Amino acid sequence: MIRKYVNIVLAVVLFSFQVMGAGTRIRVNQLGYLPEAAKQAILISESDITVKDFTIHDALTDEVCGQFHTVSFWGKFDKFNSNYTLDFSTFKQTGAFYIKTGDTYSPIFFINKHHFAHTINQLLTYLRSRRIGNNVSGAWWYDASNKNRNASVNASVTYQLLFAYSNYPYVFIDDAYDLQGEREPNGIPDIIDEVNWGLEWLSKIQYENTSVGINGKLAAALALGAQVCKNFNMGFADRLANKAEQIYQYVQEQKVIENLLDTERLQEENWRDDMQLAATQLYFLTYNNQYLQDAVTYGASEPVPPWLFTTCDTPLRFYPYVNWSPYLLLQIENPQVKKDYLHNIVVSLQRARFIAQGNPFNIGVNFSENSNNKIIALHNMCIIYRQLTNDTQFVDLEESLFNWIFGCNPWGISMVTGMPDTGTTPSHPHIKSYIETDQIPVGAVVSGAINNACLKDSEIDRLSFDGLYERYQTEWAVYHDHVNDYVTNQPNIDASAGLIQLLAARASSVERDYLFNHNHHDLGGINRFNPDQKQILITFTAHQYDDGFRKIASTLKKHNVKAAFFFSGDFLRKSRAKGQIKKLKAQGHYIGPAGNHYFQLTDWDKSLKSNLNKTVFLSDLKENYAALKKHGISKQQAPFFNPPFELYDDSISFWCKEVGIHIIRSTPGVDSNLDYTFPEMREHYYSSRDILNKIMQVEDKSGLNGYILQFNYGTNPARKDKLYKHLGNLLMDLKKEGYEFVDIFKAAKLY
Ligand SMILES: [Ca+2]
Ligand SMILES: [Ca+2]
Repeated sequence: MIRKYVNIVLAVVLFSFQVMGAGTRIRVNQLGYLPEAAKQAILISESDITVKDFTIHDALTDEVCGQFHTVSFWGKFDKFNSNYTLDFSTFKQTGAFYIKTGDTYSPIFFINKHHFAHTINQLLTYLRSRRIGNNVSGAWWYDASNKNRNASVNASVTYQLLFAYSNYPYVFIDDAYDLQGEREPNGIPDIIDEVNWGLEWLSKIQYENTSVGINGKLAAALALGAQVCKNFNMGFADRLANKAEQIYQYVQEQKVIENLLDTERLQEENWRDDMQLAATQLYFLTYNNQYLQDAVTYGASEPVPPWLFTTCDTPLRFYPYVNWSPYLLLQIENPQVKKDYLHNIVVSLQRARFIAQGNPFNIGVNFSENSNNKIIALHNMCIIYRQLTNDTQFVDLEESLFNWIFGCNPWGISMVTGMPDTGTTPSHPHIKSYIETDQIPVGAVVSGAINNACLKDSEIDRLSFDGLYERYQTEWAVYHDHVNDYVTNQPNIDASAGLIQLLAARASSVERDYLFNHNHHDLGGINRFNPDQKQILITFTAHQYDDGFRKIASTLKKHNVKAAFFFSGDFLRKSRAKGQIKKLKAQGHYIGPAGNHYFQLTDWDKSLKSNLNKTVFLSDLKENYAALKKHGISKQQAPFFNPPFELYDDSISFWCKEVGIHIIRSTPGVDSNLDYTFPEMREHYYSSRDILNKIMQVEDKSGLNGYILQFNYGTNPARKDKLYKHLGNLLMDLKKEGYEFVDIFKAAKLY
């Protein structure tokens, strides 16, 4: 369904302009960019082309919003003869845009502060959906295509969640679920509920029969779990701490440690990394110096992540992909230890940068199985290193790795199912639910591209011809959005856990109001703002009548209230609109679209799907924006749209979202907009008294927090009892009750 819409958007763009530039594509981060952040896109072309500049356009109106010469030529790479980096970091407008250079267009991308809102919750929801088992038989998370219990992966996932939470606790405050995963807030952050699920089973595993690598992971997860869970459940934390020490001591007492290696199914080669992390976490839990000495000893034998120095390694050969021990040990007060670890970390990241310099996407890993896990791990290493040292020398690498995951790669595909919902994402993942029922869960990270040399002559190579993406396969990296490709297109929970940390790290730079979007929606349109805030937005809509203009403008001015006005194109084109808009603008009110000719978009019965054509709808809206532009109002200044008669459906709100527009409607239940009725409507007529009483009744009963109160800018002359004449009294009454009237941007918390 989503893919269908994306194709239609592409078709719209392609039909509107002539596209040539054979085999030229611009790849962008489809999740979005923050206004103040570094922003890059990558252009790849099979042809020899010269790119000197590019422009950025609004996704709906096609208006040029910026022109740039910040282009750097990378050179020839594999089958791509020309590769360029397009930098638009200085572009700080918010909205939905595309890049154009010559005849080549990028997909639409977003710049705003809110694109991380809900992403962490979506990933936690995905993880929650992988829960299996119960307290008696043991309970764990399973991976995409089988329901095996894997202690090694479960311990690593648990540890990653704990580590992410410890580093960025304030981005994880959402609480909508309980320990059992039921939709019931329990006063505990949902990530901790998820961690608890992991820890319960891990703490009951028979460690005496388990390999040393797994035991190291168990001890590390339980020790960090003990530290974090202290704040939520002291008894549980004590139990975890005891178990962690027990397991660690057991491993230490085994004389022939190497024989315990699990060499069969997991084929994990390294275990000292796991024991180093266990010793490190136990040191931070107990401050017993023996643990610190052990950590240093174990660390000496694996100073850097081995996978940065190998090619074609099997998925779990060096697992987990990040050992956080060296980063944790940077924080202890021992100059020699600190210096050694700092040196090792820098060497690792320099090695990654060296690899990155060999490709135009600036990706610092060798592509073997689970490359996305490694890309995410490397991103997280760069960011933790920067946060610990303030050294910004690897920031470029960080950005490229993040961009790769969300679409800045040869195939232009986000590597996460359904994220963003407007993007190009895996549509045929090798995942049980998709194979059996056609359902693709949101938030699954696929394992990612692989070097062709590692794939050659394998079953995958023969099975997974992928027409759509074949053109972008290189010797360097192959990826198939094909259901049979269990190597590159099979999600795994380790990558999802890593992505939770990546998103948390990114989201941590965003003001908290933008991380948790508390607006209420109806068919994808906003119908109420954050109900925790004693705030009200007043809106007015106009198409035919404007008799309220003077009274409304003077009342709002007198009470110092900023409101939102939605005007149809037809109204905006009237000659008398000019003076009115000028005045409303000068008073600082929001002015946005209400539909070009104010045509009804759907049936009054909203359960019926409209048969509205997307292209027709968007061109109509575009006309409305063209009329706004004549009054000096750009689409970036007017991203909220109030549809005619408040009628729309989820397709219409999705089309709007794709081009950076938010549908907004009045909060149901107050009927403030019945002020258009007139006495000849008989039983359907509502006097101003009726309407005002209803508003105050709702206020009295349940409050009006976050409400959107919509009124008409003018009404049929048959109505003599104009509500806007009472607006001043209404504002005063509500102010007396403690409400603040806010402008639409402040209320929506989206930009
Ligand atoms: Ca909870
Ligand atoms: Ca290991």
